[in-house]
Amino acid sequence: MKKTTIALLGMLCSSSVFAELKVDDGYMRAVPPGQMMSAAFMQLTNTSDKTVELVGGASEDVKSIEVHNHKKVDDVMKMYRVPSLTIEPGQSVTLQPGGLHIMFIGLKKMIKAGDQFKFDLSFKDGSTQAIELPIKSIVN
Ligand SMILES: [Cu+2]
Repeated sequence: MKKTTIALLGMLCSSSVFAELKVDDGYMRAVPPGQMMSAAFMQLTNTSDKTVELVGGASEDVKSIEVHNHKKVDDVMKMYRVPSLTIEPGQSVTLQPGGLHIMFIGLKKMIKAGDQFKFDLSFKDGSTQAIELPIKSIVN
């Protein structure tokens, strides 16, 4: 099963241009049963020689995946969608609680600590990058 998936990804990689983002310290937040939303945090580094524009993501396990940020409105932190997150060649961007994050809206399966979650990052030029993040419980 796993071998088939890797072989398939290899085939897809060789046939299209992929954005080259290095993902470090990534994790997705575990959520209690019934909660349909979660968020993921990570450091993204553009290791390619061209500008990367992250517009969101896709997975069969969630309705939509968006890039979000926070801003303070009347002393209350509010999330808003970032249509496109630009990362220049060599630049790193940190997605962390209270700031930029990847938002998962309409989860179709349990997001529990210890599991892994696979999804694609989607870029403005139509390319995608498959990533897999560990799911962790975050106390806050
Ligand atoms: Cu959000």
